[in-house]
Amino acid sequence: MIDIEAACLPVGMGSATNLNDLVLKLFEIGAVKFGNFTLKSGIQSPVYFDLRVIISYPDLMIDVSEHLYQASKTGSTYQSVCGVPYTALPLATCISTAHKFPMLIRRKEAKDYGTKKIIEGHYKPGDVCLVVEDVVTSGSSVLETVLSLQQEEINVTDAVVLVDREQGGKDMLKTKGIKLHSVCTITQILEVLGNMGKLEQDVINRTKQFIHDNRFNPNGNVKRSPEDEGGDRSIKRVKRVLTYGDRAKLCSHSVAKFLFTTMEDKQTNLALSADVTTGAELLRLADAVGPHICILKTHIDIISDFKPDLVHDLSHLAEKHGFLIFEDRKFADIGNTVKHQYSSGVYRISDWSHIINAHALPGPGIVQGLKEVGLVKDRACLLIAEMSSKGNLATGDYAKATLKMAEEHDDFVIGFITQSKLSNDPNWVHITPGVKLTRGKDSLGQQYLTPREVICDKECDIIIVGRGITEAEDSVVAAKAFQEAGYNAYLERMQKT
Ligand code: S5P
Repeated sequence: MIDIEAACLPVGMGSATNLNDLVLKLFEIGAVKFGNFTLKSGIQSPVYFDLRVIISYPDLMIDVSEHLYQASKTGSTYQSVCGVPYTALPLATCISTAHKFPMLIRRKEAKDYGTKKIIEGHYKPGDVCLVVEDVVTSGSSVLETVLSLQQEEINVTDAVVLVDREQGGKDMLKTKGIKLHSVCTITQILEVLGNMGKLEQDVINRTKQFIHDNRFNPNGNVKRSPEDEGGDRSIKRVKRVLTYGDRAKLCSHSVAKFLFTTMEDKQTNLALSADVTTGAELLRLADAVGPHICILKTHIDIISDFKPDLVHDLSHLAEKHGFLIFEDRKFADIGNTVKHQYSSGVYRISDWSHIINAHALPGPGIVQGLKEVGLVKDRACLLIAEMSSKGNLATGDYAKATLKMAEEHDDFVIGFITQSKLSNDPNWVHITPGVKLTRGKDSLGQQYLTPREVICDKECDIIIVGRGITEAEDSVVAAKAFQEAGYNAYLERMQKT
């Protein structure tokens, strides 16, 4: 039995009501609802929180933010506050203005070009920031904001939430070194509303059962640096670099998620460009090199003996070895034409290729056209922002415009074919062709960088290697060498930053 009086929070600068009044008000305005709801995940839930409605009740906004502030006082001290977008943004603003804490804003979808930050506001490395959220379930949205702050060397030790749904978020955040403080838990809400006669006992029981049956397991995949292990947080800086595994968690597109997960699990950032001209050779290479790659890139139209069986067999090998197929078709026409090129003809690319790529040159219609075919099949697209060939015209403003186009279609576009990192947003995959173990060029304008230059210096994610492997005496030995060089460069980058 919870002592509700004890749970009433001390009144600070503002005027926090007691918890009973707060819960009742949230219930009355429909910020917490009971019934049958289908969550984004497809799960049926007997309880639903819609805390966005709070913004329509200014007095309640002040009250909720005062409760949040009071709850945060049980944690470590902090210099600034940052709300998880969007619902918690105005709540963080209220805390900021009432208690004179500078506020930071984490950009959600406006991804900047080049080195621009994803955190707005003034801060210095080593500052401690309190993360504010409206409701925590698994903890992943709080973690997303924490990771963005940590990327900018801002420390986060505590987060505060209005409602903890008690489904594992608190434990998960604990594994990342974040202490979660809550104004109230779902158990408290049920108790308050039950005592006030607002809920039937069977609704309370059903909700409790649902919470019990739907707990997330804490998953400590974020690597901890020694600085994280306690100590004086105010002087120690935590610059946490996101691993491929961390980024898998952040991505919402299933193909990008799979890709980053594969890269982490198989320890490879190597894409094989299997530019061979017979079906048998393509399958031989795919089977031999499959264990060492995350992507197999095809130019299906250079296969002289193409038969539909080939892509069927290739798909089997992709499953067997756990890699994605990327048909390097480089679409470059108007939306209506690329739609047909993608879905029909001899190759029926959309049937078997997980990833395709397109030039941004024709304008956004090309992405819209491809998307009409690819989205329902859960396919992904890369936009060609920069090319490896000498004298190509895809530079500067062109790359910038490509990034903007990608941002407008981030449900389908997962990243770029590029020679350099275009954005700090960890959701984008940067894939770089023109890679050999030593710098150089070919006789037709191709220019090569080394895996270390691409991954460590230019901070791209994946190397595409063609002739470095296909023309090697032993393609498996060569693939292993590129895998090792690429992954070591990634590990080096993790150390460096
Ligand atoms: O800018 C680019 C884009 C691509 S996708 N430069 C490239 O070389 N590519 C492709 O990468 C190219 O079509 C080829 O399939 C591969 C590079 O092959 P390599 O033999 O030069 O490594």
